[in-house]
Amino acid sequence: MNKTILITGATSGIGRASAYLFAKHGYNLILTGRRLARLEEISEELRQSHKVEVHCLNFDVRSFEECAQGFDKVKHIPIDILLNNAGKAKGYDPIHEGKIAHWEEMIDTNLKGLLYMTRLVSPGMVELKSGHIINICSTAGKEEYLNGNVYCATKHAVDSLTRALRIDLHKHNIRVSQVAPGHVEETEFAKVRFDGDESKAKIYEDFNPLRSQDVAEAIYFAASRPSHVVIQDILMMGTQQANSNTINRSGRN
Ligand code: NDP
Ligand code: 8X3
Repeated sequence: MNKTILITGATSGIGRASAYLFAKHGYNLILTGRRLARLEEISEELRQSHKVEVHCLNFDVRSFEECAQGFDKVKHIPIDILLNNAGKAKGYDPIHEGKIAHWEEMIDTNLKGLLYMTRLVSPGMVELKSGHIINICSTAGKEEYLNGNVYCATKHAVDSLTRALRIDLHKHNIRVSQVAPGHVEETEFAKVRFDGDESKAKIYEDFNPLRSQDVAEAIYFAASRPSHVVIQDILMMGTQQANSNTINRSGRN
């Protein structure tokens, strides 16, 4: 029987690339996001090209009620993998000029959304004594950078929660992994951070960052290890990036 992965934030970027890769490997998919038309378009394409089952759940992860109503539609399906991917940075301001709405959006999406989905999906995994939770962290969860303040704090919280979930869940035979990428293009991350300002969002032109596919492959690697192996943490960057604060921006290699 095909395995099933639930991917939050599957309408673009890393989540979308992961949906394509897991479908290629024969996984059935439960794809979530707020943009229903995109979810339906991706689902139809994957059903056709890979003959897998795809369910779309259209909700905002910031609301526990919406998460619960969405999850209710698929709760009869055993979920093998939960990919907690939905997330974002909003703004790039020093702390004394930060916008409260940006802070709330990041905390509610990156932290509470991950917690809500984990709370809903993990009991089924505990019952089956089987499952894998994979969180998308960031280099921002390992090291702070100028004007990254609240985004970095949410990703440090993800880093901490990944370890905490593993402590709570390993005795139930549930694996908990994390992938922590540096800059990733072929995503809407920068566009979202800068409220759609295309010129500010041009942050990848002078170096060669990761692509969303590179991250999807790391996620798939963690997911496809034998059941006695857990990949705890994958920290990955483009070759021209050494850490959050050190990037060779002398042009694309
Ligand atoms: P994208 O903006 O391309 O994708 C983000 C996804 O999250 C979208 O599918 C979006 O769907 C979903 N999402 C955002 N807000 C909500 C919400 N409130 N409710 C439900 N879904 C939501 O960015 P990335 O692919 O880059 O981001 C994926 C993850 O990777 C994030 O956690 C991000 O922090 C992390 N990351 C990104 C890096 C990068 O450089 N790009 C580097 C390191 C980590 P929709 O808008 O349809 O709801
Ligand atoms: C995304 C990478 O450096 O923009 O998490 O925070 S960074």
